[in-house]
Amino acid sequence: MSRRLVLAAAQLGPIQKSEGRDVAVGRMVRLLETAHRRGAEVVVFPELALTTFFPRWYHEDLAEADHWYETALPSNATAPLFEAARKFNIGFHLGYAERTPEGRRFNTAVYVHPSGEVVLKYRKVHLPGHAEYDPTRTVQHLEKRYFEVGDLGFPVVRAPVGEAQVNIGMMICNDRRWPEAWRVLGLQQVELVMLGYNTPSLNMENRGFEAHHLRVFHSHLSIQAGCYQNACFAAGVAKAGDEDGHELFGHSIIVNPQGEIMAQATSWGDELIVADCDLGMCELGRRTIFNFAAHRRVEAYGRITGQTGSAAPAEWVPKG
Ligand code: CDT
Repeated sequence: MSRRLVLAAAQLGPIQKSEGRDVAVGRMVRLLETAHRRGAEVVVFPELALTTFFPRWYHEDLAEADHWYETALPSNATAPLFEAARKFNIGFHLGYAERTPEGRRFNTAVYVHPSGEVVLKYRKVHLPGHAEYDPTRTVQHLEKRYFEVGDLGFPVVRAPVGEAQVNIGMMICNDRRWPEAWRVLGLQQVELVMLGYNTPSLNMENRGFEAHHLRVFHSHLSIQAGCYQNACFAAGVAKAGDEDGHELFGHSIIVNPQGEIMAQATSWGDELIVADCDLGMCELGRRTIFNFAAHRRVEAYGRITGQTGSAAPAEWVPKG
């Protein structure tokens, strides 16, 4: 059984508020064609890949936001993507806003087999931003308004990807900054993490402490550390560029289990990057420095699941 995988990250340039799904899907189909020409077996698209990053826009009445969500996959609008995947025999990861038949709303990602079958679904756990309109902000980030916290945990499944059987898992955007999320995947022997993001180039809450260039650094730092500490590959894929005057950074990357960047996007537009991954590389970390069974000390980690916010430490008082 092959342990090699040709992995592609399909960064998307901006999608304007006025642009329909047909525009986004057309661009994604072209990226799938490019991926096919370059020999890719799996393509990772970004978070909320079918529309603009709509949580920056406030709707008082949630029902007014319904048009941003998918109620079925495939739909008429997304069918061309599924058809292209089948034609080119490529699996794909897609981030989208999900509205369930019961009216629940999630920031969701799926991995779709070339046959069109959904292999794995994940619903974003770490939702940044706020739930109410914030007049102090020049740009809103209303993920807590538009989505519920994901209710599927961090699932991993072993499934065919190209010629290989691969342990696949997912994260969505802000999740990548949380080591707990990586470790839950690592504990399931994840080999490939697919993750999409929409990250503003400017931190609205920056009070002079996060220099502009550190935005990308923090994204890469999180993904590279997550891969190294959990002995896995990841594709971190942006929706990038200027959406209606609001800039999202690009710098999509493919990272190996040593934490090294194997490929990086150089534009902030539609761009495909490809890496040849030897899944056998996941073995080294897993058998040595990050051999969890041999070295983890759960008895010392109680706070990780027992406590949410941080607590101030006891104060040292001199005896004398
Ligand atoms: N989409 C997303 O999760 N973006 C966040 C930006 C947070 S700023 C409120 C991120 O962590 O990249």
